[in-house]
Amino acid sequence: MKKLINSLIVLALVGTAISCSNSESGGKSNKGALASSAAEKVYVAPGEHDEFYAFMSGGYSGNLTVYGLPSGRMFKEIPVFSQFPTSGYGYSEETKPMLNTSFGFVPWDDAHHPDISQTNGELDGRWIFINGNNTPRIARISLTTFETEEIIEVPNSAGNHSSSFITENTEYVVAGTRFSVPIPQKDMPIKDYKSNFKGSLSFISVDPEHGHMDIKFQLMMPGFNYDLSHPGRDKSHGWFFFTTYNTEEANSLLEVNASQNDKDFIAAVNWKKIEEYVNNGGGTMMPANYAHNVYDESTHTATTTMKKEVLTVDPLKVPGAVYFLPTPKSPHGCDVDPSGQYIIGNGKLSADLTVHSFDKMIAAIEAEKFDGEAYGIPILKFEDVLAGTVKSGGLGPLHTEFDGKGNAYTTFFISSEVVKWKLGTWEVIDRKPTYYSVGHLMIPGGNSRKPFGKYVVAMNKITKDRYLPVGPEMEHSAQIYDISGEKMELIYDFPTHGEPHYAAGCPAELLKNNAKKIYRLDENKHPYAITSPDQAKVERKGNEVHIYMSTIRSHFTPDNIEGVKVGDKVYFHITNHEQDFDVPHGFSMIGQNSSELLIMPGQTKTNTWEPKKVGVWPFYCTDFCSALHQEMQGYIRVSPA
Ligand code: CUK
Ligand code: CUA
Repeated sequence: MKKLINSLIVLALVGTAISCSNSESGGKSNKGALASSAAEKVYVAPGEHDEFYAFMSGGYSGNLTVYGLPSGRMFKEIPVFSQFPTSGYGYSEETKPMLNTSFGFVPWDDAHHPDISQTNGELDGRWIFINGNNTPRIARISLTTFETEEIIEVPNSAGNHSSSFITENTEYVVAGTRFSVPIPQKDMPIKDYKSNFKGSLSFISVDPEHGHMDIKFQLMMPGFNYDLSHPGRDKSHGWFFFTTYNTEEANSLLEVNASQNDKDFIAAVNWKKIEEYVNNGGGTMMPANYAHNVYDESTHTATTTMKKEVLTVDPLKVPGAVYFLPTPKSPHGCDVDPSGQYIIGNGKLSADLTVHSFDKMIAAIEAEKFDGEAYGIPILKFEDVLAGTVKSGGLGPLHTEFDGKGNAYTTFFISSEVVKWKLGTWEVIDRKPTYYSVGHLMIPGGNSRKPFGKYVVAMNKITKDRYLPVGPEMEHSAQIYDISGEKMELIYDFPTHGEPHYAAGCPAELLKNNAKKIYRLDENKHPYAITSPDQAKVERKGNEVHIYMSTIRSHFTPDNIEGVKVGDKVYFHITNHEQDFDVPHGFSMIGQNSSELLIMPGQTKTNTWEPKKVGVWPFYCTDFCSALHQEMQGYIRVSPA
């Protein structure tokens, strides 16, 4: 086995070398290969709108970026797990609580997988969820305001990588632990990992009205690594599938000792059964510390609640809740087709794709045909659940999406390509190279019962020569293929931001009429909001100075502030009194140890300043708001303490 892996690694290196050398010449030759109609297919004339939204995870940027398809134009970067000076997110007093965790203020995370809320298995365009991998969290973003509204931390977890996929009525968003750890955490030798570390799979309920998240239960699993996940849909609704690796439970993955097992597992979890069990009082409450941060749109303010316990479930106490499906060669991607029948596990050290059958799985469970167990969890026989194998001819398969027309598209990292194949017959229909080494791919709605199979976007890990050189570090590249015909056609390339892992897309029609245009001033319940400039005032409370400030083209009220002393803490509570759509004002104070604020009409935002030096100090508007924008300024006089 070790030999095979070594040779795969060699192949991987060669594969990269091949794609790179292709690139030297291929960069040119692929230009000629593009049909001239490609330009027309991606051209969105000035003033026209794109047909689809694409939400791309920002990976280590912690953010979510919004693009148009097919133009590849970026419309917005939504800050989620990061401080973002552009809007003051994570700096303003109102949004700082969003980044609270049980580890303190953690203003960064590694965001991998966005997923749009669904009703009856179809995209409903209400919210988009995304995971934080590093300090396990899940965020919910409103698709009305395009702002982060909620972040929940996931305890008893480390590396929330299975996340944030959702069930077909958005009953649950899941989280899963990539790294198994001692649960509860304790001081113990690392070498005693095996049998002592545990994994957890969290089912986080989503309130159908407001979208608020709450950890319903955590399933305590054997100490494997849990990788990607996918909900069952349609016929398999009620189940959730998770790929695993390192089922050997090695504490060090050096020496590829973790891949001794020829097959790892896909864990099939019957969450409906567990839900019933916990609704009837099952499960054990366990102490756990985690933060739940909610942003209230009417007060424009976030608050943190520290939670103290979580309901855990031992899978052995719920017969029929969990089964293992053997899946070859360290599966990574886990994808379920729109009918819910096929569960695809892509062994990243393999050339073939393994497709399991949901019907066969149920039949084998009913016949109680098992092939042993792992920690008491029954293992099904590989042959009993296998629907088919795709002889792909590629290397390093990662992720699969569906076009809703009976076809699947799988990415191959090592051979750097997208392969189109047919569900049911498993035959390969087409393959196209990616530039270079693709990770995930995305078809709008490709994660739902109803995909919109017109374009696929490939998100590539290596950029090389695709764009003008900008030094050693380049943005990742994405590629759009037209998949409306039998053969895929590469039509466009564009750079992305951070490291997009997965993306979620939907028709523009679903969102564009619901996107909020303006926050209404008469609905602003911020405790420091003022309704008009004549209510502006300065209030002292001990050494705190609260300035209730107004902005309207093109002045601040008040704009000359005296009576502030060194050692005070000054709060600028700024309300934007514009009534026109899209007229933000900014605010920034010299020597400020936070960021500027960008305040939208109808909103109130606060930042703080602790003057260190005596003098008369200016502030100004940071957003070009009118012909007199440069006149939008003021002074604060700071006297000795
Ligand atoms: S992972 Cu990045 S390529 Cu987080 Cu979905 Cu597979
Ligand atoms: Cu307000 Cu510039």
